[in-house]
Amino acid sequence: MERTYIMTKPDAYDRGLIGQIITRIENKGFKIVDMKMMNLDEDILKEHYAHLADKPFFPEIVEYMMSAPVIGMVVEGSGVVDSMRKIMGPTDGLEANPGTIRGDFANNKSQNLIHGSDSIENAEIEIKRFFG
Ligand code: IDP
Ligand code: MG
Repeated sequence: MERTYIMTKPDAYDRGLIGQIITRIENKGFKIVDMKMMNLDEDILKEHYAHLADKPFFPEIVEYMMSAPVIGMVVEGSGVVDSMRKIMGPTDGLEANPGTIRGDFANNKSQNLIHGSDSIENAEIEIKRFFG
């Protein structure tokens, strides 16, 4: 069965939106098969966001992602990788359509509440990264 790695970000924790995010995953009919709250360190974030390492905002992302706990989840279902990206909406909350998580709750490009793997291959890498 296809799996993806989903992670609520520190702003979801700070704003008390974790329950609403989980509800949307469950309402869609996807199964949360593993879940844990974590405080991330710089090493794992440098690995996870390696594709952004040369961006000027990279230090901000790392700082933001360490500012409060995250909740990592393994979510299972047919077509779950692409479907979760649609449920999340695009990176920038101002561009995300209403009805998506980012479209409903985020209003900028950095603090956007949720991470979701962008391919089946990356999903397996990220599940290994955060769940071992
Ligand atoms: P994604 O989360 O939609 O897959 P990525 O391009 O993989 O987007 O970027 C990872 C994270 O880095 C974003 O979710 C966001 O928190 C942050 N980020 C990406 N682009 C920007 C930007 O232009 N300014 C500030 N933060 C950004
Ligand atoms: Mg990404």
